[in-house]
Amino acid sequence: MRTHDRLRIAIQKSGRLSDPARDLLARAGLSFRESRDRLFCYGESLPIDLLLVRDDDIPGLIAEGTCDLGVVGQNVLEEQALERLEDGRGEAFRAIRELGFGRCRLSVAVPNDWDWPGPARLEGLRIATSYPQLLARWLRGQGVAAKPVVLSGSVEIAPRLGKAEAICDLVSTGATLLANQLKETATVFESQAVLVAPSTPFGDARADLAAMLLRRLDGVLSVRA
Ligand code: PRT
Ligand code: ZN
Repeated sequence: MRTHDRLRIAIQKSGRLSDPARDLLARAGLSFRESRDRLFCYGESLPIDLLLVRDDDIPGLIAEGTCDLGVVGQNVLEEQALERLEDGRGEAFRAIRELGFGRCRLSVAVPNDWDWPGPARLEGLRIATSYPQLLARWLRGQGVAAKPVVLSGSVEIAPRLGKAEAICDLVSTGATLLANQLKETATVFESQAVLVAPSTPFGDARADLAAMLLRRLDGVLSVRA
């Protein structure tokens, strides 16, 4: 059983959000002693520790109380929030700060040579994605019936493999779409990294630690803005 006099923050172990998340925490005055396995970093300057994990695991770690705060993309957070809603699990986490990095958009893309009169073009088609919930919500909003095909990676090659006609994937520069002869046609969701917390307050020493951390983060974020 862990004691609740230390705060535990989950961040991505390696990937696009790792360095900016660590940089932000360092600017807020946090320093860590790296552990041998590099999954857990003990907080030296303050009683705030890090857990280094896959980004997809972060909302679940907050929901189950294994971690107290996390840094994750809104795309992952909202997808998992919608999944929980669908399964009848309650709301367990919420974004408490936008962090200004990891910006991208979840977009629909179709082969370059298609005409694009609008989302109705997708009616009855298969759309490859790793974000079936966000895609389904957008399709409902557009009044379009299409079939999400869930792939965990390499979504952009699905049309060439004959697995789907269109894709719905994260885009930042657009270079990946270009390299795969696809064109971006509609934005489904705009995203950036956020600080995520449990929906229910801590109710112990972690509340004061979290409040202090937020004051420091707000200072850093206001200078950056
Ligand atoms: O191992 P782990 O599961 O932790 O890592 P991951 O591979 O799932 O995540 P990672 O590091 O790729 O992305 C982490 C988060 O960064 C995402 O959840 C987004 O919130 C954010 N982010 C920002 C992006 C991008 N930009 C992005 N461009 N995530 C992925 N991409 C991919 C996209 O899927 C596509 O393959 O980059 C490609 C497109 O990039 P452009 O520049 O060619 O358009
Ligand atoms: Zn991931």
